[in-house]
Amino acid sequence: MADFDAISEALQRGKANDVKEMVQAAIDEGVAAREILEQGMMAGMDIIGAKFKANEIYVPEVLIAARAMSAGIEILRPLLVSQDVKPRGTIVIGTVKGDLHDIGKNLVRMMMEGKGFNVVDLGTDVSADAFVDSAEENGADIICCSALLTTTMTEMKTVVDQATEKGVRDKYKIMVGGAPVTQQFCETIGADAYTPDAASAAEKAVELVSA
Ligand code: B1M
Repeated sequence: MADFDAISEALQRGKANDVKEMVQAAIDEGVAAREILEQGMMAGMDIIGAKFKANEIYVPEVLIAARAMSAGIEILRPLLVSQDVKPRGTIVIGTVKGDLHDIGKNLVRMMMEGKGFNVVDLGTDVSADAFVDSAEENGADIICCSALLTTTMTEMKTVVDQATEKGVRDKYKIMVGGAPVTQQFCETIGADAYTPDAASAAEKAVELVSA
């Protein structure tokens, strides 16, 4: 029986090897990857977020927890990504300029891959130029921008503006998300879609390419 609390606890303590071992053990027991992700790892990261906000822990503790989360995610990745699926379309994804948060963006990437998209991951601190140029180079259908800071979410408008200035705005749907982003913000900057989480982002992407 998978112990989601133990996975959450190990993640909070930044015990990457323990997380990896417990995640693998849960997989071997036949527990669904998504359950391990949501009930074990994401639950642990929620607690880290609350403690960070309350100044009960600081950046280094958050960082090692984030690394433990990434270590667990790497094990789950092949299971979250379905195989033998013809690409549904191509997505260029990244965290906007000035922003180094990538856990949520990586989750979105995995969910998109799980839906059968070919995903080009530009990483973090991605300039508006790089988003648009990569979309052009890769013949993308959708540009996905993630931001976790109120100070960087405005970069998403720069991405929309860059696409317009380069005369390619109509070629791509632009999706935005991340903790501070809202539907209203999406509409204000002229992006095409906002979704609050990784799973709904993947569903929305399917809808956008099917339309
Ligand atoms: Co940062 N950080 N951080 N941090 N950090 C937050 C975001 C913060 C809310 C913490 C707080 O104060 N409570 C706060 C932002 C405040 C604000 O702007 N309103 C903050 C701050 C202030 C900072 C620094 C400035 C701290 C400092 O240095 N003083 C600094 C900035 C560095 C930089 O980016 N330039 C910083 C640094 C860091 C670490 C490096 C230590 C680390 C990041 C490690 C990493 O990502 N590799 C970190 C972390 C881990 C967090 C918290 C604790 C957790 C973020 C996370 O990974 N959550 C966070 C507090 C919190 O969120 N409670 C915090 C889990 C992840 C699964 O959720 O990314 O929201 P999230 O993704 C979700 C959805 O948002 C959505 O899907 C995901 C789930 O399904 N989503 C999308 C995300 N992208 C999407 C795109 C889409 C659709 C949905 O479509 C395209």
